[in-house]
Amino acid sequence: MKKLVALVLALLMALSCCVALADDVTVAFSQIGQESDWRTANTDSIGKWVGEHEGWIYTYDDAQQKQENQIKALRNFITQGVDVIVLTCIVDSGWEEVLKEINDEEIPLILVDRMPDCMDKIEYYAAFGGDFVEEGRRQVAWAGEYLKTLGRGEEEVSVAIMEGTTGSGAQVGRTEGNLAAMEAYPNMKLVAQQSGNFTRAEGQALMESWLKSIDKIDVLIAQNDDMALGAIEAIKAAGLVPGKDIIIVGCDSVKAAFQAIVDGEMNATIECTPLYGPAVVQCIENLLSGVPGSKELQHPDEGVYDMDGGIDVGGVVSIKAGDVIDERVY
Ligand code: GZL
Repeated sequence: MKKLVALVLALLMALSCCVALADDVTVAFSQIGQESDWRTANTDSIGKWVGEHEGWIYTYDDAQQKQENQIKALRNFITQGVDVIVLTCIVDSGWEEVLKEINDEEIPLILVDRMPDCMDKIEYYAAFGGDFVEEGRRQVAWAGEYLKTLGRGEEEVSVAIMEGTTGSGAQVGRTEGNLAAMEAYPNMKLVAQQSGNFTRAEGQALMESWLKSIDKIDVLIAQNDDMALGAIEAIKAAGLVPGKDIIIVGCDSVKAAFQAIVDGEMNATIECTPLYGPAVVQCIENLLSGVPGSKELQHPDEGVYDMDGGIDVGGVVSIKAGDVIDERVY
């Protein structure tokens, strides 16, 4: 009799497990790669929040910086019959066909970070990410205002723009903001504009080549902190003082940038938060509970961090990097 009871209990447990699995929601994330501290933090945030959610199964693909790998992953997600797809696009173009395949399968799509240029032609439940144009504007505006505090507001200064991955939403938007903002600072002359592909190594290599080929660089606008940190190494190797001989403004607000600011080797970083985990979970919970989606691209409130917190370039005003460095989790 005892054996029969044990067998029935085992069967009931197995059934309850199957029933639980049958109710599980599968969430699939197509991530770009691991090119920067920002990307790592973004992957960790989404993975932690979605992966730890009760009743959800999380699957994730690292495309290793290749769009074709992302498109392959998206088609695999369709084949697997996942319930929700989360996507950030390594570059703006080339997505319409595969995203329409997702729409045809009526799999809800959540767009985060870098957007596809076909947003007006596809269906998606929600979209949120950095306001890249504003981030680019703030970078140059901060540098322009800082020069004024140094009494160099009228001095002609040479500006180099180190761009992110060519054709990515972050690079396109930040470059648009960089160039638009420069019009308000006629003393800032653009002497170089090239991609460092959002990586430290490529930022260092590009800065090394610029220092050999360009007479004078007074300001470096690096479209992410990783490239700025790579450039700092090149500047020091060339016997110059980063943060003084060359004013350096990054973007992302990763902890390593805060340390460089505290150390006096970097002057400011414009925040672009990677911590999308809570927002993605909220999106999916809304979706599952029948809340209608929205095609409006949402931007988080973001700050500007420097040494003194004295320069306000709009949005969330400047905050002293040294005061909040210990709070940084990425
Ligand atoms: C911005 C994100 C960018 C970061 C880089 O939202 O797409 O990609 O600024 C990252 O650090 O590589």
